[in-house]
Amino acid sequence: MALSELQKRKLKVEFQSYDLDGDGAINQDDFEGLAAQIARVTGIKSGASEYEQLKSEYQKHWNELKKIADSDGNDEVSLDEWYKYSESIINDQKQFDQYVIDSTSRLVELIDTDNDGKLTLENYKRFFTAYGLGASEEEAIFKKLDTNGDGFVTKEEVLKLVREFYLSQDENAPGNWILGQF
Ligand SMILES: [Ca+2]
Ligand SMILES: [Ca+2]
Ligand SMILES: [Ca+2]
Ligand SMILES: [Ca+2]
Repeated sequence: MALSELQKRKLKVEFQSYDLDGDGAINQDDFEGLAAQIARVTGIKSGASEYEQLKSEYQKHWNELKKIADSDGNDEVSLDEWYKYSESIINDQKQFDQYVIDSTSRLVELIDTDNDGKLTLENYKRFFTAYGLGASEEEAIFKKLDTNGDGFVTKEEVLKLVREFYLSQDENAPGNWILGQF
């Protein structure tokens, strides 16, 4: 199924979150920058073994994205290429699990620094800071994502929200907000 306008709006926000330097394309530099930003907000020191691991994970993520999404082979992923890539993984459960669910789970583990499987507003703010997302809105967004209002968003809830982000055709689905205004 082709992407709807709502899906394109959401996916554009995700594209922009990866395009860290805002030059309109995603490339290796953006991923290196994101790894450095995640390290900074989670207190991983440059030179530590966790830092090397983090860098290699983001490198691997970029290599996988490039392999599937960079269809003209210019070492960058344009917005059009991103839409095509997203459409193909949305329509392929196995790829969706591999590229979206696995990387989201890992990101939750990284920002959940006390490792209890629950994200707080503070954790969420760190993620927003690292990915250069809308700074002032986190509190309101977190409230939308914390659908049972207990002050936490668990990893399971994040994965449900991420599925909504990609798949939901409902303007009011809470998961639409996972990366902020769309
Ligand atoms: Ca870029
Ligand atoms: Ca390209
Ligand atoms: Ca936690
Ligand atoms: Ca909750």
